[in-house]
Amino acid sequence: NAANIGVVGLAVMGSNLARNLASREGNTVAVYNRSRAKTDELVAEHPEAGFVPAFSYEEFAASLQKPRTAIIMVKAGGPTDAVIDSLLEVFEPGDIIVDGGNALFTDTIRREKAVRETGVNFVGMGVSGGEEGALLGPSLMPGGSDESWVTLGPILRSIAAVAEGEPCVTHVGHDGAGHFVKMVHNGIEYADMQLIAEAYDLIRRGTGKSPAEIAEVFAEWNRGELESYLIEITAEVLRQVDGETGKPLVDVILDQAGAKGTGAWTVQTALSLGVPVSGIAEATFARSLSSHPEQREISRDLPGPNEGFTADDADAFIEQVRLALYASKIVAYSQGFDEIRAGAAEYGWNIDLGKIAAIWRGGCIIRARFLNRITDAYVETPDLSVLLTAPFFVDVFTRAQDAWREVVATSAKVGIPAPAFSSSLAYYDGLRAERLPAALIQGQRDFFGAHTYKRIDKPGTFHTLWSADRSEIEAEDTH
Ligand code: NBP
Repeated sequence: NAANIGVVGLAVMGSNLARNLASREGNTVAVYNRSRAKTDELVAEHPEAGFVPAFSYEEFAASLQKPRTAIIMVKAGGPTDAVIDSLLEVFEPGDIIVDGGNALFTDTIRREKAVRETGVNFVGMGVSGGEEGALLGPSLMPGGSDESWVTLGPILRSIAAVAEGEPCVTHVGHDGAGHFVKMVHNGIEYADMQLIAEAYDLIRRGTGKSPAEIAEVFAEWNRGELESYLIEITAEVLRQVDGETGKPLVDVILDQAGAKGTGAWTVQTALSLGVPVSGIAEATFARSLSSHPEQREISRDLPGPNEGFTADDADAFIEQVRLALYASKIVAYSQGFDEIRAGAAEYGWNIDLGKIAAIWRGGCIIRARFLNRITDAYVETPDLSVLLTAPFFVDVFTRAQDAWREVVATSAKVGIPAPAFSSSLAYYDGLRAERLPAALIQGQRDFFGAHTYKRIDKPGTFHTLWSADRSEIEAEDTH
């Protein structure tokens, strides 16, 4: 019983996480993989880690101290269920199974319930930061029971990224809360990436600067309020020259964005919760649009401005784009936190939103300086229902909104698609509007479906007798 923790699944994420665990004082790590080769390779390549290899689930269980703790890092879906079933055959009540894969949170809720019946604890944990994060310090979003957090907390704190002295891990909430938050994290990541891509495209087309020159713009932005991992790597990607052709790499990469599905999950979940995450949705759809070459091909000759444009003052335009990016980014995060708030209410999780922003400051893909401001906003007003109304963000909008409108108007006028910029602005103006045309929609719904409406001047629910004398009657509330 030499090991205090085990890892099942030794592909890139699992082996890096195992090495991270092994590098921390006091840990001895048992490792198991379905096919033996990966285990042999990991143990041979990293003798310094002192791994305890296992070649069956029985051996794996036998090598772990009680209560046994195992982190699963296998392909999400069926493989995760298969591993859980195998572990349950050899684990005992009180032991802890952690799923660190990218599981859909509803699967995690289902698994937690089923595993709990056996007396074993099940923790679904979001892991962000990719391969490098897993090795050097990820941002960790564990759900699961309070009981398992007692054992897991110190271990996870020791391997997580550190931001401003704080480990980037917190017990997010029960059962699927961790995977839910990880899902929304990925959705926000989609939006942030799309916004950056739109900014790049506008600057490139409006100023004629080369990718290498635009890399300098992003590097400069990264020294200011937009400082973030994604802005930093954008500069790196834009600077890269293709070894084969000598062209900027970004010009030889096929312009069809892939996706593994977490953006779509975020949007699907938001739709069922009734939360308008329009920035995340636009970003997800923009990837879909890019990935239909046949549709793009037959659409190329649609009428529209083709002459391009040149900004009168390149530096001023770049500054406008920077402000538009910042404002749209705040919208995307605000929408994401709205989804977490709604998910917590729906599934009964007690999630500290400020703490979520804090654990995203290190290790993960969306780490950014301004996350501190989100934490501050929730510390000040824990039940803040619209994040972007926090005073700090209102100050940003005060500075940025003219430029934001200018950039969206320009993109529409000259025919450059900026779906995330423009939908974020439309959301912002939707929230600001004193009256929305939703009143007309209620009228239409009442007309064709007798769906009823409420009035601004008196309580009750009403229906107009559209196909009779068009008088109004009090009606049952049918929404
Ligand atoms: P993969 O997602 O590529 O999964 C490969 C691993 O799953 C191998 O160890 C494989 O074993 C194992 N596996 C499969 Br496939 N079917 C199995 C089964 N029926 N029983 C047991 N093991 C099985 O690995 P990864 O890229 O390291 O990712 C691991 C998890 O971490 C995934 O859920 C992923 O979504 C998540 N994640 C990935 C990242 C990232 O940046 N890559 C970031 C955050 C989270 P074998 O060697 O025997 O085939």
